[in-house]
Amino acid sequence: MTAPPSPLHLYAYDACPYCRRVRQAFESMGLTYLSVPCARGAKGRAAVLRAGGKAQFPFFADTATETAFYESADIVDYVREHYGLEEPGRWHKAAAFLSGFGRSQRVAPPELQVPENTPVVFIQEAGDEFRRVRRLLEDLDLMHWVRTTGEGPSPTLELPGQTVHLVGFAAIEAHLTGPQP
Ligand SMILES: N[C@@H](CCC(=O)N[C@@H](CS)C(=O)NCC(=O)O)C(=O)O
Repeated sequence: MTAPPSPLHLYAYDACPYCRRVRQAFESMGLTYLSVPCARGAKGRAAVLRAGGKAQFPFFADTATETAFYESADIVDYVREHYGLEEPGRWHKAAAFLSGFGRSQRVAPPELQVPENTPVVFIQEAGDEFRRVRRLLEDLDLMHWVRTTGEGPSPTLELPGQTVHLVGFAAIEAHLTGPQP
């Protein structure tokens, strides 16, 4: 499998409840996105600070429209509107219109080099094993593509261009923290 390209970049960290809300919404829409870890000391934090002026998370960039902004509710509305499969109902449209009054300012996306060998992981929000993988990638400050659908009950990790397909936290941890070939 090749890395699924996606213009959606989410700058977030595991323990942040607003970040969780956005991840859950992306998952409910079955989206693939780039997750840029932003725990303390992470490179993504500095990138957000440079692009938007403050260290607040989640922060989101759409590289297709060259736009980026803060605020979990705005992110969910935007992605639903532009990438959600379901046709928004009348009430959702009204709510999106009203919430537009409080929209955060749009800025240019952070400068970000996404390495070709960026891992592709299947992780969902709910479940201890998924959370452990999310934390591991955060501890390693490793950006990764997140696939949210289409696999079984365990997290998986693939490396584009390599025949690596790891299933489960233990295998993923051993590979990412073990001796590199
Ligand atoms: N209204 C914002 C609130 C975001 C927020 O308060 N995020 C916290 C983390 S949960 C934050 O960025 N804290 C500063 C930090 O992590 O350095 C939203 O809905 O996105």
